[in-house]
Amino acid sequence: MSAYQKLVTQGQDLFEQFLQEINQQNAQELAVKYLGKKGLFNQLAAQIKILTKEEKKDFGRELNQLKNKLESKLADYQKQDFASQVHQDLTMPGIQTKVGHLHPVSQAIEEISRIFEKIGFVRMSYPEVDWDYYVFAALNMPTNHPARDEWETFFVDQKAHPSLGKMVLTTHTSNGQVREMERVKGQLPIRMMNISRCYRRQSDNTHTQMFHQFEGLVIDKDINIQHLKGTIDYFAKEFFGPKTKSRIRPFHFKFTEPSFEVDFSCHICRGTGYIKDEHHHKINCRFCKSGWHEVGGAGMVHPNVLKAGGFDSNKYRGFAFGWGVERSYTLKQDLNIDDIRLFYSGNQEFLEQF
Ligand code: FA5
Repeated sequence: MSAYQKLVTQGQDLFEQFLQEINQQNAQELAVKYLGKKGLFNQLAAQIKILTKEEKKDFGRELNQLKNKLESKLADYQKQDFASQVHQDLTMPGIQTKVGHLHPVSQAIEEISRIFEKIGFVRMSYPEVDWDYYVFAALNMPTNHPARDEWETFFVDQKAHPSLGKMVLTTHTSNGQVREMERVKGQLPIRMMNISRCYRRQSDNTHTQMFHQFEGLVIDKDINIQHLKGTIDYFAKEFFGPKTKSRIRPFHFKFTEPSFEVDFSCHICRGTGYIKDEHHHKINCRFCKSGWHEVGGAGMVHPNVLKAGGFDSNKYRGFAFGWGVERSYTLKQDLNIDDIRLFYSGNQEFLEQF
């Protein structure tokens, strides 16, 4: 290939290269790169001196044509590039992408799990649609026992199991108690945390038809009420804050003996039941009315339940508790939620606060 042909080819290659870069680079930069004083076109033109007089003329014409084409393309691109730039205010804040977050109930479940993990509880998962046996019968509530009426149960329209009875939506997480005892097959200790959905035919500002409970079960030798109370106190301080107090009141559940209801002190009135108005007069705390909030039940595992799970009640003891996740969460400091149905209302404004 002659020197002339080589230079002509280089000129065409340069133009091709420009065409490839035109939509990717800024117009000003392209102008400097190709047409500037030390630009690629001038560099190529400088080589003209190696050509003969005749070739110089032809190559000069060739180069000029390419340069004109390039300039006209660049001018179009500059216009379009400028047009797009005038609408771009680079100092404007970018468009914020909406980032979601876990539902407050999921956040509460995560926090509760972590609190109990720290003291050796292991999170287990048991069915939320279960047989009557695990939900009631194994928990010392035989068929037709009146205590079952309290649970406002949803029954599943399914053929009953020959020995485990009807299929139900779990009314409480206590169905995990005997299931956990069966799982460990006599191996102790048990320190179970079962957090799951529960269902009852109830709906008002403190009840929803679907809600969550977290159930603790501890079984070992020499377990007593102090262990239960210590665990309740520990949870109160970790979840609600270091100044929270807890108390247990006698109650009755068929599956624990003795049984208790568990209350935590109100974070608004600090358990006193009253607050001061703007004139410093004592008025009743509107949030709790009594200084305390009930969150659930607890007790020492009933001997019949230990027996159903394959444990000798003369040798082993245990405690259990089952509390509402939503109920507990509403009592957290600074969250004065007075209607738990809001959690499931799908109301974005409410949910975005968490
Ligand atoms: C029970 O469900 C017992 N299984 C608790 C238990 C476990 C006792 C282990 C002893 C040993 P209770 O029905 O009180 O107990 O419910 C416990 C808590 O669940 C309630 O205090 C409340 O916080 C929550 N809860 C019950 N029903 C609903 C509902 N419909 N909506 C929201 N939370 C509820």
